Amino acid sequence: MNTDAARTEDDAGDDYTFDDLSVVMGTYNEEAAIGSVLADIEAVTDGRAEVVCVDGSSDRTPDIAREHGARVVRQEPQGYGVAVREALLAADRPVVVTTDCDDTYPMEQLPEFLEAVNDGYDVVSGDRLYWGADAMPDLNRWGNHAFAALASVLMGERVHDTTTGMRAYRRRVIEDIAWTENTGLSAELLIRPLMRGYDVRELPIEYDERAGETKLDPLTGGAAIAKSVVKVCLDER
Ligand SMILES: Nc1nc2c(ncn2[C@@H]2O[C@H](COP(=O)(O)OP(=O)(O)O)[C@@H](O)[C@H]2O)c(=O)[nH]1
Ligand SMILES: [Mg+2]
Repeated sequence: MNTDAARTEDDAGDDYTFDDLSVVMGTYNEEAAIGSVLADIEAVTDGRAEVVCVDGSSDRTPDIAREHGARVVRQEPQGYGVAVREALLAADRPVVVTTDCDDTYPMEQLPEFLEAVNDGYDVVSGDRLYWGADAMPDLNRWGNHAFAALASVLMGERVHDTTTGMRAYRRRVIEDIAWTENTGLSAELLIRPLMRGYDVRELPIEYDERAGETKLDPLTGGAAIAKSVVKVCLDER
């Protein structure tokens, strides 16, 4: 992880505003959460951020998204990473933030993510475990600690939350790297930039209880993530 002193000078001093921000997400039957998530983004960014939803829902999720002014890209449900990759590539603006559409992530911290990019970071990764993540199911929390420990050993650099859904990226990071993982995409989105020398930092974030049902089975999903962590780390070495 880079310290302030390690940031490259040519990146520092950007002045991105919410007009330069896309917030993107995969949405799969999230009608219990999406209204609140999009209202939060609207309120925090004064309605200035672009919002992209890659949607595989059979419920009213896409209608609610459109009512809130989001761009909706329809896609058959094929898993988290397929949707989020599509959403990242569909974004138009120079800074792209991912989130889950489940009301767990703190949209009120969007200004802090943007500020860190303006400070020169290429990737700003929300660390849910820093404050304890009490709202996270125990199994998920243990697993997320284990994935971070595994990735840290394989990368030779300490990271604390490899599977977070909330990060900010400079566009060129998204465009310069070929992304291969599905359930493990979140880990890949942290590991590849770090191992290629991009300026990455983790930012402590709050984590709330989920609205609506999880779309990830903790056991098969966890196994897929562990596999991705190992594969991507070996790939990058
Ligand atoms: N479009 C689309 N979105 C998905 C798919 N699988 C998961 N998502 C979305 O990806 C995000 C993360 O899933 P979530 O259930 O919150 O996983 P968890 O945080 O690990 O419990 C949510 O916004 C889901 O709606 C899918 O197959 N297609
Ligand atoms: Mg989630």
